[in-house]
Amino acid sequence: MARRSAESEPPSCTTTSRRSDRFLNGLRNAKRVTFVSHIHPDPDSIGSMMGLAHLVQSIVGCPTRLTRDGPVCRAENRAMVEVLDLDLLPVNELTWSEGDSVVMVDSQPNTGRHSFDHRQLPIYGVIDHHDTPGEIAQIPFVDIRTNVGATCSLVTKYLSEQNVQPTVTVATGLLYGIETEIGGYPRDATPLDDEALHLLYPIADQDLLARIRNARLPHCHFECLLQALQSSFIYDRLILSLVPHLPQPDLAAEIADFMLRFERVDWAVCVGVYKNSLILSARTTKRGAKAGEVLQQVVSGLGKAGGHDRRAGGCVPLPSTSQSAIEEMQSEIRRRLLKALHIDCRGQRLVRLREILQHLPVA
Ligand SMILES: [Mn+2]
Repeated sequence: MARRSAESEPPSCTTTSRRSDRFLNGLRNAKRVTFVSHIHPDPDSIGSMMGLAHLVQSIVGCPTRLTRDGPVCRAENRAMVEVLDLDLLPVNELTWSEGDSVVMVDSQPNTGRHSFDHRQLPIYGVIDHHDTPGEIAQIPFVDIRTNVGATCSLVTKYLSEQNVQPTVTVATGLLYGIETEIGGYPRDATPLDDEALHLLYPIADQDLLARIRNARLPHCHFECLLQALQSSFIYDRLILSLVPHLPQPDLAAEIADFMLRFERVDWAVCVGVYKNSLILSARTTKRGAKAGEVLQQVVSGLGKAGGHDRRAGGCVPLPSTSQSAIEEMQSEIRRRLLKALHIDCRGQRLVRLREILQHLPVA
C-alpha cells in the first residue's frame, strides 16, 4: 500500500477510505481480536494495544486480548502496567480458536524481535511507525507511517475518526506512549503526534502519569549507571558504552539517551551484556542519520537490529558467556561501528578511573 505522510492525508477523502474504517471493516466478523507487539513491551506498544482494544470493543463489540512478549522490564513500563491495572497475557501461552484475529502494533513481521509465530495464525493487521521494513506482503491491513513519532498517535487518530472517546485509563496509556517516543531529544514528531497529545492531555490522569514517570528504581539501576560511566569511550563524535552487565535490557536505551546529552558527541551507542546476548542501543542527534540501517549494517550476520532515523536497537546472541567471547564480540561490534560511522581514531575514556579512585570519600 502507498505510504502517505500524515500531512498529505487528503481532507476530502470519503468515509470508506479512512484507514480506521478499513481497519474495522476487516474485523467485522472477528469473534475476538488479539494484539501483539515486539519483545520487552514499551509504552508505545502497550498504549497502542490499549487504544485499539478500546476501539474494537466500542465499534465491533467483540472481546480483545492484550499481550506481552517476554517480561516488561523498565521500571517506568512496569509502573505503567501496574497503575493502569493492565492484564497482559504472555504471548507464548496463548491458545487460539475459530474467529480469532491478530493485529501487530509498533512492530512488523520478521523485523524487530517477537516470539509471536504467524504460522499459528495469519496476522490481519500491522500498525507501525518503524523505518526498518518487515514482511508485510501477505497482510490484509497495513498502516505504516515511518514519519510519525509514535504508533499511539496513529491509534489516537483512529479513535477520533470513529468518534470514540478514550477512557481515562486509555488516554493515560496513549499519552504516555507518545510522550516516551517523542519526549526526548532529538524530538522526532509530526503534527499528527502533537494533535494526539492535544486530544489526550485533558482526558489523561496527570497523577497516574506522574507515578509512571517517576517509578522507583532498584539498587542495580545505579550500579549499572556507574558501570556505564566507567566503561564509556569517546571516538571522535561517538561515545560508546560497553556495559558488562545489564540488569534489564531496556537499560541500554536509557544509557544511550543519557550519554547523548554529552555536548562533545552526536552519536551514543550502548552495547551491554544481558543474559547470553549483547543488547545494542543507538542514538544520534543527526537528522537523516538512518540509525536503524546503521545498526542493521553493524550486526549483519551476527544478530538483529531495527529502528528509526535517530534511534535504533538491536541484539546479538553470544556464542558463550565467557569473558573472552564477550570481549571478542564487543570488539567486533566496535570495529564495525567505527567503520560504519567513518571514524578512524583511538578511544579515550570518558572518566579517568585513577583520578576517581584517588578521590573516593570514606563512608
Ligand atoms: Mn514505537
